[in-house]
Amino acid sequence: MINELFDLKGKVALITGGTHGIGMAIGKVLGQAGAKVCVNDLSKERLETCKAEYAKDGIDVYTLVFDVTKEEEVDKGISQIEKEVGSVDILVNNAGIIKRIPILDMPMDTFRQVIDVDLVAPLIVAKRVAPKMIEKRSGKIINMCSMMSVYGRNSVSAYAAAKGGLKLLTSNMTCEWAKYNLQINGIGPGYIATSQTAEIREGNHPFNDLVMTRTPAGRWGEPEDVGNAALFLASKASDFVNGHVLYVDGGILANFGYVKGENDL
Ligand code: NAP
Ligand code: GCO
Repeated sequence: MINELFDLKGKVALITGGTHGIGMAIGKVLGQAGAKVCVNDLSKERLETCKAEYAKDGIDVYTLVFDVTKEEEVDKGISQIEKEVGSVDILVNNAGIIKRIPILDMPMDTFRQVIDVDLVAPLIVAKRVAPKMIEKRSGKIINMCSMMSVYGRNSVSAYAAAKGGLKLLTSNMTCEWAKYNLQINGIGPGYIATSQTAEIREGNHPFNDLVMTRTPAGRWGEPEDVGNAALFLASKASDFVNGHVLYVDGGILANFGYVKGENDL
């Protein structure tokens, strides 16, 4: 039955950084599909606040504080989930940061910080949950990539390097873990209206014009657009999809661009 394909009842889902934005949209849709949703964040306050948001959708979210870049904190957090909720069936490596600084101006510590959060941390968390998924011969891992997994642009060198690496890390996790019936895929959002893009979207920022011109759909994506793609990759419907990055970008990667005018050349 078609509904059974997307039924996540009995599954435990962990969405890192799931207190708002894309992570919360994913948490909500997986919760609506029946999963027990766990989210972590750096801030206890944001975790407390997000509970009410999830509750509006009838989701009793399980929350815990840990920094995804700290192996000991990740180990402790996942052990707590395994003890109090159950072993993780669906991992969404969503937590991420961006720093928009030209290469020559970017301190190396800042570059390393972005790499740590956006590339190393997804590996830390996946390495912690994969052994039990392998034992169960079942698991879904979704790494939050980006269109910057394939494109560069001025000022986002660390972010693009991390997201490009995460695309290939997704391939390598697939090579090693697919034989145990784990499906490891990426999602590559285009330009999505969240706090991460607020500074280049709001206040008539010229970047908004670029996004509107380059995106054939003619709009910014919504977090829910990404959430819906995550439901597919978290469900039985994608059991033979592996090592793939699903771009949720309104067509921007398909479009070189055009000149606005009479004939839209
Ligand atoms: P966001 O609003 O900035 O949310 C990022 C989340 O990650 C926040 O909850 C943040 O927690 C958390 N986080 C950051 N560092 C962490 C750490 N060390 N440990 C635990 N949690 C941490 O961003 P978003 O737009 O929803 O993006 C979510 C993901 O999608 C990111 O990986 C981003 O790179 C990716 N993405 C976004 C877009 C877009 O256009 N928005 C496009 C492509 C890809 P705090 O709030 O406590 O800092
Ligand atoms: C930027 C944006 C992008 C988006 C996203 C695009 O400054 O270009 O923040 O990086 O966040 O990653 O896919």
